[in-house]
Amino acid sequence: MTRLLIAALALVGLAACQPREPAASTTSVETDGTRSVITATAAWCRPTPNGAQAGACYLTLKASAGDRLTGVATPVSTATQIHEMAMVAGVMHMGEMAGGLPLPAGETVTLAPGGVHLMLVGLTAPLVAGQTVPLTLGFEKAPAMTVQAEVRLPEPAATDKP
Ligand SMILES: [Cu+2]
Repeated sequence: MTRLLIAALALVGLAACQPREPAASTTSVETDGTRSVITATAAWCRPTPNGAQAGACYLTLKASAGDRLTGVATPVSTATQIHEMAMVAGVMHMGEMAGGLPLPAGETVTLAPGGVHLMLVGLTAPLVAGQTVPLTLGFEKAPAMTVQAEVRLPEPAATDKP
């Protein structure tokens, strides 16, 4: 996790030099002649009300040859966890996915409210709509990649759009 965090901080420095963040990020690895490409899109985080210590982020992942999301690092919180929601005795609970999030080959895996999400624990500052949060994703096989998550409210209804 420490190594990931250092990578995240290094990448934040690099990202500052780029004029515009790409909408989709990719990382890839070649194993036994098979090339696996992981694509990350639509990363976003929910704004946190004043004083909230934890925030949630979401994104869509697709690994062409299969992989596993093993961890996340970001400079805006002291720790992160991959959470899933589950019904326990009729009550919705969230808990850490100890083994990480499996990314089956070629399948689109969507992290969304009410399901799997990235939990930022120990926020160093509130997440404010309009901000961008760098998230460095660690994988079992592919090298880590950093995506820029937009802080915004969940998908607004069409009527709410300006
Ligand atoms: Cu959570």
